[in-house]
Amino acid sequence: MADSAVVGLIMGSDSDWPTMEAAAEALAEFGIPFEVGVVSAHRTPQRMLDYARDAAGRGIRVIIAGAGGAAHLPGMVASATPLPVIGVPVPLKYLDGMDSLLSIVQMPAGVPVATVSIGGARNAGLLAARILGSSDAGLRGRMEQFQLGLAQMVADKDDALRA
Ligand code: RP5
Repeated sequence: MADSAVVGLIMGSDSDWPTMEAAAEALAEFGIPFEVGVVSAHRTPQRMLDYARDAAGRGIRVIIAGAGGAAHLPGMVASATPLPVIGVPVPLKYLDGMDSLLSIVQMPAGVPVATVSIGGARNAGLLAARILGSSDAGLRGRMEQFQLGLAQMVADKDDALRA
């Protein structure tokens, strides 16, 4: 894992990677250094606690955690770190990801997890960019340019439909 990483991108299994890869792509687009790892709440509980407790001290500023099914990783990580945690509900074969969503979003008061949509890993990366951009003018400027690009994309589609 890279020493200079400011985002920790973790997931409960390597089987989550096809979903979580979109978060990595978004972070890379914004030039945000990140690390990637598999940390399972159920299969490696001590590793999960060690990761959560050590992250801030290693320079991580935002954690993105994805998991599927009984998706306890984001919430348990949030319980053991003061850092903002973004949860990504990973859809599995059964229940269409509703199980993952509800497992992540229904946190008790006092332990927040910013939950994105089912499979919404790209938005998790973009949200991490916004959080970091709140104290980084250069990154915030890149986010503003990105948003202008979204608006232009819609305008282009509108033009194409009207042509
Ligand atoms: C969860 O169990 C993981 O996040 C993954 O979504 C799911 C299945 O894991 P594997 O059996 O594919 O390793 O903890």
